[in-house]
Amino acid sequence: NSTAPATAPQHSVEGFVKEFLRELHYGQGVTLERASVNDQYLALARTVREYLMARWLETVRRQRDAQAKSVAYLSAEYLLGRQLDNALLATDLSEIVEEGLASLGIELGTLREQEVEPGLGNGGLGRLAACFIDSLATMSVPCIGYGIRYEYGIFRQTFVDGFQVEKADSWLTLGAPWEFPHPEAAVTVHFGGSTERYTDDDGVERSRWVPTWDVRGVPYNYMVPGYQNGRVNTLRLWSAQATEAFDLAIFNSGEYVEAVRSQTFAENISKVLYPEDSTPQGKELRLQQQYFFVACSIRDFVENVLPADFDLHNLPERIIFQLNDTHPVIAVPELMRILVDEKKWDWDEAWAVTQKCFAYTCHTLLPEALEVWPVALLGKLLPRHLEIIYRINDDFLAEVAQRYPGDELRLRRMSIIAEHPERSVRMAFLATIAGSKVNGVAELHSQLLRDKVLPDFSEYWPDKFTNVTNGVTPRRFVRLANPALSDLITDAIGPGWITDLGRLREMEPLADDQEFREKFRAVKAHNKHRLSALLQRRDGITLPGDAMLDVMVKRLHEYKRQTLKVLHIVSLYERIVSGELDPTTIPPRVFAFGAKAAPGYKMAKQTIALINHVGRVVNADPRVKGALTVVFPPNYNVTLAETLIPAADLSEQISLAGKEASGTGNMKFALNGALTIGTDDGANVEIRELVGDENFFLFGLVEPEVDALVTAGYRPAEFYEENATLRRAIDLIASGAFAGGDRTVFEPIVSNLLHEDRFLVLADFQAYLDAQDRVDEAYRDTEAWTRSAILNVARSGFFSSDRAMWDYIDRIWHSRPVVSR
Ligand code: DL6
Repeated sequence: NSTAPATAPQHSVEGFVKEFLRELHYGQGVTLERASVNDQYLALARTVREYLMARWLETVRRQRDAQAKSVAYLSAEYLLGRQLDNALLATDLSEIVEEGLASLGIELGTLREQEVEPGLGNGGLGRLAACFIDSLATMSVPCIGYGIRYEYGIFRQTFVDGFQVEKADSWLTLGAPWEFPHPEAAVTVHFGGSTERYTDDDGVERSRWVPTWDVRGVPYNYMVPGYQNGRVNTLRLWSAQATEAFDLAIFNSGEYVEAVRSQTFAENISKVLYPEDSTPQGKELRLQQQYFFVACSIRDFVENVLPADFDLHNLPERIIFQLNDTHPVIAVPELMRILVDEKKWDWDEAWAVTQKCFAYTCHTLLPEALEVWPVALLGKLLPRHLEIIYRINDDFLAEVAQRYPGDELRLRRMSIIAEHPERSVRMAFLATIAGSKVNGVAELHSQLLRDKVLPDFSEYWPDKFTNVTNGVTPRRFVRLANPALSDLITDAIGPGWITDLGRLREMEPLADDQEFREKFRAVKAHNKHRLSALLQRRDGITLPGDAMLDVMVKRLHEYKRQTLKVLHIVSLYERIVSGELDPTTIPPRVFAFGAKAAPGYKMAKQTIALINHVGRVVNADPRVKGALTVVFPPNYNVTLAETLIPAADLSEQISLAGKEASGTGNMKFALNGALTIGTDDGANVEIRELVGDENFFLFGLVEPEVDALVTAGYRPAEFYEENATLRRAIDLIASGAFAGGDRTVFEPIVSNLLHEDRFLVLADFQAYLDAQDRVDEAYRDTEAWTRSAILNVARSGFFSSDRAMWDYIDRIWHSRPVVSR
């Protein structure tokens, strides 16, 4: 019939080649002979897209017909990684495509390399969103991911003399074959102005917003293919455009810059991702971004996804807006505004529905990362929303006052409005009050969220709080990233693990099988070669042949403690050059780092320079005899992670206990057979519980000890005075030994460690060194190490994002897969 989606191209080498050439000729407008690599890549991407298209249309149709409850995942960030391989995997086309391209003299690998990953996120939070939408598609659960189509994603990191220099990430320049723009479905979003009171036709006194400027949100759709299940969900990212491209009258008068001023202004909203992941800058543009994308998304869902005659009183049956951290929380007053101002509902009626439509995930424990917006700014940009927030707050505080009469302090603590240091709106409080559920992202984090971050709220609503431990998608981070391991696992237990990761447990007995251990080691060795080749190609970095690969990759932040890692390296180096340590007695190690620092975060940028400078000295010193090698490839991103993680032997997860909400890198490493050296923090706790104490190198203070030490008055200098090894390492840095004799370059780091050390690096130093000694010891016993590595893989199935999604469904969303026709 006419509404049936077109059928996909033939699933065969001939079918593919025909379609690919058609795309090359009619899509790109070139012949094979004259096609550039980019032409070929774009034609390939479009061809693969065609295989997904029928599934996509069918998925949308099915979900509409089923009228099932959808998840609208609201996230300011999606760190997607490259799309091509994922699409090939979802369609099971890899072999066909490889063969088909080869028949035309084209190497699939070359085209793969052509893809620039969309870096529309900063780190863990954005990557988590990408894993979640992958899982929901694979589980056939209706979901729309909503976010922002940043024209420039996370900056491209380069090093100049070891210091980070940021370059714009122009990921769209060579074409964006995975996106589907829909300018005809643009939505208008308003800003600014004021509010006014008026009496409506029924004689009811109401408020309304009289905004002063607006922008258009143009949706760009992206396919989110499920793994070989015929489903494709949608990611809808919004791009900002001016409602009027330019002023012709001004243009005609020759004022060209002035004529396009409003266009530039509007387009700035989706121009660039904020390169921050824990300390929000009080930037007006960021608030504009947040409101822009949630306003577009809610309007889109209500007007385009739901049927025209839908009764919004039933909204909670059709949607749950999951707030990925506080960035989208302004969606709460926006929905209230739509229901109360536009639909003319009673306040209480609107609030009852709104409360059922939202749930909030908190991703931090750092007080400075809890977003607040100055009332003055919010009032200027979104005056009606501010009024609505005030009303929500008044109603809520009245309830609290009833429950706790006379408890003025409690009211002040729980108010959405903070009075100091400036009058501002606490977005986490608004999200907690409005959300049907509030969750943390690992057991420990959820506990600390209840006890330390939002204690009054968890006392008030004990049942509102829950935990969902994060997870990662096994498709990208095992199956695609580690084909050798995947084949080994599939040979051993069959392919079921790819969508049911708990089944990795079936591998456990194989840890005791010597032949299997040998094969497992061969996989690791293969992955190290693969990494070595990549780093050589990409950065001209040479890795030594046979060494333990010790990896610390994550955003650069003081709480994550890259400095502790550096102190370990410097200390080993110092002990070697001073003759205390014979370098031939320790297993050779490569220390690999990957980390971007927020451009405005001075200490983080200094730390990057320190790592690079230490590396330069250590790598060049013949006395080290190859025992220590430091590598720091620039621009760590999803693509690099996919080669780096499978090669790792040791995973560094060394944040100060009580600071890392969860971590997800830690899960990826364990699943790829690295052992973890880690603190009792975030999801490390659960990793250790599952893989077993004996297969995890635990060290450091636990959270209550951290608390006690800080309360008692932490004096880092005392640790420096009392520990000679530590003192010598710090003194070596202070001496300028890594800065060509210049003592000033790293003075801020040294001074911070000695006099402030907010994240207790010095307090954990000795414990860390001791644990590293245990690592060396364990690594010497190759068989036992391999056994532990296999057990890490076998016991980490829990960390699949599929499991995390089932937990969200059970505990928060109560939605269902759409499996029927
Ligand atoms: O939940 C995903 C990820 C966690 O794994 C990390 O532990 C956590 O630091 C990160 N949180 C953020 C917070 N950003 N803000 N706001 O990126 O979330």
